[in-house]
Amino acid sequence: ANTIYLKDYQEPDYLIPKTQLTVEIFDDCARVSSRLSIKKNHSGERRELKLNGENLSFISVKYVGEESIAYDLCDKYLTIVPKSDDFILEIVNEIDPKNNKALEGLYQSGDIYCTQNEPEGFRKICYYLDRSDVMSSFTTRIEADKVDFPRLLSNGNLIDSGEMTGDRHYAVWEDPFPKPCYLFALVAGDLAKVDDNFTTKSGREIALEIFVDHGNEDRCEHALESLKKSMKWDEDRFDLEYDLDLYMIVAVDAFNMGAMENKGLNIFNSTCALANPDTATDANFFRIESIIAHEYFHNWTGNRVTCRDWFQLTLKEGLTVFRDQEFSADLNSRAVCRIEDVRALRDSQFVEDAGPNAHPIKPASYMEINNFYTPTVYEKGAEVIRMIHTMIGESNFQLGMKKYFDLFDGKAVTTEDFVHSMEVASGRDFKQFKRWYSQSGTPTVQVTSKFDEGADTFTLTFTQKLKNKSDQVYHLPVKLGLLDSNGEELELIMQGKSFGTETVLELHTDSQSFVFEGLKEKPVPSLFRAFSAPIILEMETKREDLAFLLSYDSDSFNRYEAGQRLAKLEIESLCEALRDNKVPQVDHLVLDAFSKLLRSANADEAFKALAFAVPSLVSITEQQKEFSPVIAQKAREILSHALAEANEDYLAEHFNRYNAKENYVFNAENMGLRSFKNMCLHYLLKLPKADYISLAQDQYDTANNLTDRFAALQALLQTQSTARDEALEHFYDLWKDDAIVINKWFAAQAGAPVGSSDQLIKKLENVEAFDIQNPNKVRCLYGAFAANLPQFHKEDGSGYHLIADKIIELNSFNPQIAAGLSKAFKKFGALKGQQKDFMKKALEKIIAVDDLSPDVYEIVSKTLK
Ligand code: B3K
Ligand code: ZN
Repeated sequence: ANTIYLKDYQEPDYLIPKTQLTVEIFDDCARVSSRLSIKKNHSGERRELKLNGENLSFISVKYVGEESIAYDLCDKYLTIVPKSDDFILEIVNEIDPKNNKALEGLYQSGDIYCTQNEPEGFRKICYYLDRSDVMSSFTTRIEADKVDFPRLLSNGNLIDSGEMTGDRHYAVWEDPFPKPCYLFALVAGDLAKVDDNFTTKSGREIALEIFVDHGNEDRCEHALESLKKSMKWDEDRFDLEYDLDLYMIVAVDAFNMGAMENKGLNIFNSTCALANPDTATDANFFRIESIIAHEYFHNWTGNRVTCRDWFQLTLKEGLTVFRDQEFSADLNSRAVCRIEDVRALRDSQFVEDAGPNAHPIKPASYMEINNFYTPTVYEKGAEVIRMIHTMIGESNFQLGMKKYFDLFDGKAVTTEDFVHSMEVASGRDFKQFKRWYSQSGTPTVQVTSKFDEGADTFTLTFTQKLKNKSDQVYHLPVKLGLLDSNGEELELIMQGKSFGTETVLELHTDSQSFVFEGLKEKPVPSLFRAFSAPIILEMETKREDLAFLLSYDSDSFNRYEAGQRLAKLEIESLCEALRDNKVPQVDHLVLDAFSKLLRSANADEAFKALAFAVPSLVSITEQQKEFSPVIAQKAREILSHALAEANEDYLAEHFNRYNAKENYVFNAENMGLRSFKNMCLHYLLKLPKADYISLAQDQYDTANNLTDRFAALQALLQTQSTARDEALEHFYDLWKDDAIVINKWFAAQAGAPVGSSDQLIKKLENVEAFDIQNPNKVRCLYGAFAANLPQFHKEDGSGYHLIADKIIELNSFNPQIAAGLSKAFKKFGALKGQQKDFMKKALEKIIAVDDLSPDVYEIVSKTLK
């Protein structure tokens, strides 16, 4: 596979100001006729014009009004030498959407035709300059059978439609906003429509339309509500208004990722759009709200201002994730949202950044750009934007956004252009800060402290430890406070000046000290509040101090964090005991601290449900000196069991108290109550009592929403009981024909701490509801199994071989999904001995495949290196 470098970027030789497409859908193929107005884009000699085109059946090319033209055709390009600087080309080709199982370009999901063109799918529809810095005004005519395809949709406004002979009809769409072709979309099919409307702050009425399979009309309300909230929020907080008169969303079952922000015509994975209380959990409702928002926010950050090239991907993704995170935080609990965002960042991005496929948020090179839609580009990218926000504040940040749109609306730009806007608006210099864009790996910040009794001063010293040899020190914000022994916030005084009780310090050298004055006693520091920088904090803190912060820190994130650090220290001790074959004993200080939190009056249920949960297996194994998920899992269970035992009565009582049978309402408060209640249930089932199994069984049987029903199923999945088997069987019978809900059944079993195995996976892939061509099912079965660390890393290597075989199978028809699954081998470098040999064999089996896609090759070859 070829490597492409950012340093080789060159402006396009030609532009395409206008694109007119006609797409005719027939039974056995689709015919695409394009009429492209092309213009030379430099002042020198005329160069050849190389149009991208892949998997296309070429039919003809000519200048408008002429007969023939000299051209060269290969499997990747159609090349001509233009006769003038300004001309119109007419090209015809055919495509085969029915057999397009890679789900890129124009393909079929069930009976629906739909497209996915980001990043480089448009070249699989027709010959084009498929690059994001070529922006064009599109007019699209679609023709198809009117019985099979009553809906014909594309971007922009419908300007014409009508009947044709032979039971066919047509529709013509015109998008007034020039856009790169990756934002082009087309949908044809028999879909139900649910609609609504939104009036913008300037008084324009926007029609909102959701298109779904017939029968799913009752699952659209939440997406529509979320869309209206997004539109309002973007007006209120960012002063951004929608620009077309129509906003359409189509939900399809076969989709490689979550959703796509095509101009005026978003296409969604049905799991990320459709919900009602019976078919979706709180987590689904929340995620749908945030994805609907994310795609909507792209209309400005991504579509109106787009990326110059794909190395700039974080320009739109990091910024848009930051925006959707802020949206969720403004609408729900900010504290809970921040904790969950950081948890996700550490469990996915930190791991990626420590593994073989680590890359900067702005990569310098790639083999296959599809491999770079990563937690690094998205989530770490959002953290980088957040640091700017933390350092300059909301009002300067908004001025920066204004500047960004003033300078770059309608353009394809770079991350430097964004940072420049922020610099101009805030008067700051972010030259050093930009290292966050080009260096990979999570930096560590070591902190030491010193209290000087006589001088009443407290000194904090921060030292940066970088990941790679060539790295240079970062510029980053440290939000902090100091607590006295009563848990009160202390005034921060430096060099005689007061900074209130909370401030943001900035680090820019490898070691920096800050002296806080006027302190009568040694304070307890609360550092990196709200996780103000994406770093690993290394600071020796006594267990007593962590317990203290868990009780008193005014910053919810750090309160949670103190508990997690305390639990991790304990799990580490338990792992040691297990390794030494000693009887593991759980420290009373730890149990007391958590029991106190559970009963604390100054924390809400949603927070407690998060803070009372033991750290994730990933976050534990990432800190192990020797990677050992089996021991980590055991230690984790010992701590959970001890917490359950120590609080059994309280958990049982509070489970009952919140087990009210009210109607399901999705809002932050109810969501918090449900998660607390289900956390109680989860802990109770750690205890071997038939009563608690009945409790879960009863909740499973009588729940009036999927959140509670599925939580009961998951609680039962921790046990080996007939209740578990009955619930699983019941769930399958109930939902086996539902493309969305049944996936939970696969994921819950594949990811279960008890009972999952390669044998089980081989059984599940044979049930009728499974389909390896559907990416959601692949993620829920094989993806969930590969994320089940003790199973995937089983000593005999069976997990590795199962996943390797599936990657090889997927590689032959859907390289993107195969490559995604290949990332499961990321711990290769941390393995030892026989375990490593087993994984190596599995990886070598993949690498040896003929016709290995560049997607899979890039991931696996970098893993083996
Ligand atoms: N921009 C799309 C992602 C496209 C992924 C292509 N492999 C969705 C999003 O980030 O909103
Ligand atoms: Zn996005």
